Amino acid sequence: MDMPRNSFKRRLATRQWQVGLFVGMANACGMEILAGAGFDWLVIDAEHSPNNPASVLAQLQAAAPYPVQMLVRPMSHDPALIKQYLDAGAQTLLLPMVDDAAQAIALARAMRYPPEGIRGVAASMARAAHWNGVTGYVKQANSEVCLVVQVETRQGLDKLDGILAVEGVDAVFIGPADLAASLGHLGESGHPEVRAAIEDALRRIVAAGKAAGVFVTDPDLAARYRELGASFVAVGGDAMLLRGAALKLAAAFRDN
Ligand code: 3PY
Ligand code: MG
Repeated sequence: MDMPRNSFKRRLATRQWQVGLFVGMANACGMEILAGAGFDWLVIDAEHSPNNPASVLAQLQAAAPYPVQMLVRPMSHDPALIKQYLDAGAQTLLLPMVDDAAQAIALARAMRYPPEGIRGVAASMARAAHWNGVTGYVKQANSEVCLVVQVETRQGLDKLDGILAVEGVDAVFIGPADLAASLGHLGESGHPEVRAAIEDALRRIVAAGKAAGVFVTDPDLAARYRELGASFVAVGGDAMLLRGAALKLAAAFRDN
């Protein structure tokens, strides 16, 4: 079997527009519906959602037949957890709360086999290698992994230039909710100071030659961020979609 190619990473490199969705409901059937819905990428959230390596594995398997690129967001920077998600078959990881270059370097190393990194080797145990069925997996894995770091704190903004200089960082994704909280505007991602900080960060990411991404649910704002150079966006989440549709349907049939 040939090495699976990471087309999300390739499109990031050429700045093709990619639209994604957060998926946190930890359910393989829900994942399968979303995998066929037309998004370029989906990210399985294991930071805020009740996911673990076993539930992530089931969702990666559910999405596998569909032409959608899968990302995983681990709950921490723990290299052992990163290893499990890579072995389960995720090639692109979205790492939350990356605050400086040292953290970004450690993450890039956690994702790579030696000598570039410290990822442990067990291709016979790894779905990513089709359990030794992928010819030359261990030799090719480092070039297919993709590291997207989230900058979402004041410190991350302060240290952004250092983070951008890290070679193993493929892209930077801005998290408006955490950034708003860190800037003193908890629950106000649309606050002018937060908006200005996001726009400044996008400009700096693009100027440094890295791909820039952001969470944005408003199409007009997404268009503005695209103008500034953002090339990938997450435009919502599975629970948001379900709740919105459920409230609307119930309201349409109720008397009051
Ligand atoms: C945030 O907004 O903080 C996120 O992590 C996702 O966009
Ligand atoms: Mg966040």
